[in-house]
Amino acid sequence: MILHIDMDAFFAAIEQRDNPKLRNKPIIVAGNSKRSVVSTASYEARQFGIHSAMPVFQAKQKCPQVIIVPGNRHKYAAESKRIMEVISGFSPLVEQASIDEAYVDVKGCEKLFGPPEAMAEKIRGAIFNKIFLTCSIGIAPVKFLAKIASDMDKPNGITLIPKHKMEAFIADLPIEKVPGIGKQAMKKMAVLQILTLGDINKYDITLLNKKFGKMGTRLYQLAHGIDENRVETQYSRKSISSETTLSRDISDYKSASNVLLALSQRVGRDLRKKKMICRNVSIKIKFSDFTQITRSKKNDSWICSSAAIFNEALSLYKKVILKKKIRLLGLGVSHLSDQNTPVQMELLWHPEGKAKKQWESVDMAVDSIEEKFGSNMVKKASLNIPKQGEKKMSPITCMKVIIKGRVQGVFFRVETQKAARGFNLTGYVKNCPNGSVEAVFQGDEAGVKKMLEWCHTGPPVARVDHVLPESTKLPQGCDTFDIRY
Ligand code: DCP
Ligand code: MG
Repeated sequence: MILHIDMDAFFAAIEQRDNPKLRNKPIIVAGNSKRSVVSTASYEARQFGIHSAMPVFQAKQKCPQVIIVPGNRHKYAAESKRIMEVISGFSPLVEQASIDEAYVDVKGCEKLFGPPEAMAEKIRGAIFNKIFLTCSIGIAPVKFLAKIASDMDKPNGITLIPKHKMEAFIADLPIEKVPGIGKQAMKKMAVLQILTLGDINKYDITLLNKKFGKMGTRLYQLAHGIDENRVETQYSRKSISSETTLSRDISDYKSASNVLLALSQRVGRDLRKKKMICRNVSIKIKFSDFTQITRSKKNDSWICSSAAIFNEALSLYKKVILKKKIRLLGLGVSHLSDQNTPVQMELLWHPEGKAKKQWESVDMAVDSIEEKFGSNMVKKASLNIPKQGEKKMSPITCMKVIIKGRVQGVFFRVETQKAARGFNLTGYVKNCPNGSVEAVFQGDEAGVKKMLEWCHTGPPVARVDHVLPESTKLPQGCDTFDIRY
């Protein structure tokens, strides 16, 4: 669960705390010129209809007795720092989102502070006791809902949207409450008769993308309860990168893409080793004259497979217009997050994730082979070009996989056997009593890898949900690829 903590009437509350004469009075923090606008209004002033960004003259019209207090940004920034320190005492997973708000991922805090509601109570109490200010807190399984929830019972309120109520909450959530929906988008919503976030589900993703551009996918995801944004701590802003100075300067696409592929595998492996996923991929190109450029892109979703990292890097590379030869290529990933952060809640199954997950488990298998046998055992087929005079390496690899899904039955086993023989592998395939299929195959690394990829899809009609690979030894007596009972 995620907490979103937002201070109440932040600047105004600090002024009221520091000056007893201002307490319980309508005050605004604002400049004194004719063109000044209200930066914030105390809750007493809000009762007169005054709000942030309203011109001061209008605020005075609404409430002639309103007290105007000049702002003091240094003081507010110092208070903000103190508040963040209080919050950080509860969890290391804190992301400051603005001067007066922060997200906290409560993962791993239950033992210390109890359920998320109890933790929210404790944080609210600690801020009040130490800083003498009130805040409001939203609790939800995903970030965007936690933010909406913190605004629902202001000031000094705590609002929980539990997982089982998410779907109903989304169905009724007025679309204008969704962060990022501006005036232009609202006009389109009206034409499409989208009044609530749930109404988004009336349309498919293709139409949403056509109407709203990139925001279309985000809306589709939010309407399904998916928010890929995670609590990004300072640690997650770190990056993992690797670079190669080439043995000769290059300018052809094939060589550059091969280098990027190798770098993706290296960076991807390090990322997975740290049990992290990433959102940002960047490339660095140093030219023959030692000038350099970097290109970077924030992804729509979280990735950790080498294939996905490579695709992003290559699309960045394709946009570069080369005028000089390349002497060094680098690749980095940043915006990291813990693989296990349970943020993405899927109310409905959604298809885009499948290919990604399949690649990720291929990578995990490759990583485990490399862990066992050394780091150059498995390479992408396109990297496997023997250098001149060097004989192509073809180490023997043996894997055991458990395949889950609609996979039992002689059809699946016969097709597995055909595929394995096609890749020149030996081993066996058999049904397990729990409904899954177990296969062990041995052969050269390229064949084993192709077989692993095959297992992720299986023959037509079969439905593969999950593939669990591990490296193993082939039992004696497997000279062909058998079906076992
Ligand atoms: N702020 C500003 N100009 C704006 C909006 C906000 O200078 N147009 C400043 C003043 C606020 C602070 O940022 O005190 C935090 O913004 P919030 O939107 O969280 O507003 P408040 O904390 O003032 O009120 P609320 O209780 O609604 O959160
Ligand atoms: Mg606030």
